[in-house]
Amino acid sequence: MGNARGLVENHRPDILKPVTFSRAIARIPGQSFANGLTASAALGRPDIGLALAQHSAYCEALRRCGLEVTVLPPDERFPDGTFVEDTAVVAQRVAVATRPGAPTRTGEVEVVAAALRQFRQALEQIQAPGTVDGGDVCQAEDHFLIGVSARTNEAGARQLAEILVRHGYTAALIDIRAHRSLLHLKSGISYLGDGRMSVAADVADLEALAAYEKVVVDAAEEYAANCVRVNDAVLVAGGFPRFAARLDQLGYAVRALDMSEFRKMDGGLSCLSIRF
Ligand code: CIR
Repeated sequence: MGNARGLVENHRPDILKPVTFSRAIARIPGQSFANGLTASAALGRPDIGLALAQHSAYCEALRRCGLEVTVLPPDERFPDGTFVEDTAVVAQRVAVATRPGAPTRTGEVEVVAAALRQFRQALEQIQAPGTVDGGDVCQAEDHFLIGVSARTNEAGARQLAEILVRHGYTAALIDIRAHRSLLHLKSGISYLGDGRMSVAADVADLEALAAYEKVVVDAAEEYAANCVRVNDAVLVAGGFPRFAARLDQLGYAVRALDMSEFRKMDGGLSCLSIRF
């Protein structure tokens, strides 16, 4: 996509740092969870009891990776509220409250932004007509890949890129609108650290990913491409043995989590938390 100052087409991940987080924010799903947005109705209606148990195990896994987790209470007005990742982008030097692309999700931002203010004094904000879902934002060291999707529009992506560049990061926009199976950019890619990405086969050839070593996830396991490197471990969705085995071979400590109920609502593993 078009270039602007600080926007780069082909980033080289030269300076590698360990992926280190100390905190996370998560939000318990409410009883209205099954009324959220989904294009995966064929997978069935989620069971809220099971979703609560899976969410609790997820938070516990983050704690075992050394993170202090702020767990926000559910809010029945926002069935998709548990997918907190979409409401904020948090980097070391700046935090940005987003403006989610689905109108039913706009109000989710307020409580997450308030929680973030305890940890980050300056909080920037995406402004209308821009929209950004945090699920479209993939940080790889000091470089950000920002997906333009059905949720994140070009105005929002450019605003976010400008904010990040102002704080000393680089950014590139990636148009994923032709990749219909991906709700967000991070539905198809995750940064694993060490200059390496997990990438769904469908997006493996994107020019913006050219500089990264790739762990390509085949179409049958596409859901697993959304995973989270947290300190020494990689949290992955359970039930995708080829991807888990590949990560294990590469020397990662793989922690599989049951994500079945969140998948029914189009949620990936990363979307249940904001890590920083
Ligand atoms: C939505 O459609 O907005 C929610 N049902 C799922 C959001 C998942 N977010 C993410 O993967 N970052």
